[in-house]
Amino acid sequence: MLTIYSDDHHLHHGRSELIDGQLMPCFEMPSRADHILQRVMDRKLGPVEAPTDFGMQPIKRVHDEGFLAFFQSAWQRWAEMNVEGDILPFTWPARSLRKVKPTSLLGQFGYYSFDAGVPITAGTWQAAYSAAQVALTAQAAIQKGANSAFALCRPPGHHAAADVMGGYCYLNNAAIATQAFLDQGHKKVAIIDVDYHHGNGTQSIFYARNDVLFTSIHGHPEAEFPFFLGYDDEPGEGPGEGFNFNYPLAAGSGWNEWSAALEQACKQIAAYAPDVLVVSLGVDTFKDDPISQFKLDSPDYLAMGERLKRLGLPTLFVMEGGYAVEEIGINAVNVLEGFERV
Ligand code: OKP
Ligand code: ZN
Repeated sequence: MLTIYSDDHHLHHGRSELIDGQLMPCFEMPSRADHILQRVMDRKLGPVEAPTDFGMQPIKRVHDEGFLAFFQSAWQRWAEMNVEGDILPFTWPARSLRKVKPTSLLGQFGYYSFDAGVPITAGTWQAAYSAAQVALTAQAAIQKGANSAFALCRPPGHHAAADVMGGYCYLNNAAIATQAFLDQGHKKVAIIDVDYHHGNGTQSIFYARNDVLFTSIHGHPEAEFPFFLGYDDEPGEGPGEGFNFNYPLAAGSGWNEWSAALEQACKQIAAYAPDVLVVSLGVDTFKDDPISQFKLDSPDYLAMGERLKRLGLPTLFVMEGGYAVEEIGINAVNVLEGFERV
């Protein structure tokens, strides 16, 4: 399987995040992608190529212009203020406040985010832009006839909506690639989001559309980030009604529960009969993940890949989460190897 990868992800390394009442070093760190790349090479998964630059146009197909202008210029504005440290949002237009767009940098950051898990550093824009190009380049390989491709993206994307960043995510790499498939002539794309966290950004981008089927298996949002989306009664709206399926699972769920949900999702995908499949590939479902509560073990990821392969679809894998850094390469590449060995 072809892997697309750019070293530009190193340009994004946030300093701190707030977790369990403490400021901790960010879990979403550069070594994550380094370990995955190392495993891709150790296992001789296939060629590793650099991304092509497709420019802003395919990103603008998904993201709001004002949001992109804010993100792209934020660090420059911060530098002019001579403040130390990363830019972090800390005030959001929650109930009782107005959804006005303030003029100040920090006010606008609150307007364009939903949590504080999105530090903007000097290199964050370039890293996120390159991650989107990685996804688009892997998408282009499938468009040209490859049966599968792996977008080794970082930072991840599935929590980012059209005009809202959050949960370590800035640009929605999977959604940008999905929209590119549609813009290049495909009629129906299915997404399966196997990350431990609900892909709220991806769901919201395609919620009112029937040309994208969104399915997601994740920790129940009653108890887990992102808390405010990802319940099982979110069917889609308008023309998109009937094209959104969430499978929230209890903390402690292992392969038995998880694979039963996967069967359900696969049944929906098969019934939809899409032209292509996009997999939001998070491996934070792993038993030793430091911020997650599922109990998948490394061999389960081989079985996951095998099941996805049996859908018989051209498949784009887009990297999302996974924070057990030592095992992230084994687990992510196991999905790809499981997919290839059927
Ligand atoms: C990003 B991806 C928990 C803090 C959670 C956000 C998690 C974002 C996960 N106490 N912070 O879906 O892997
Ligand atoms: Zn996650």
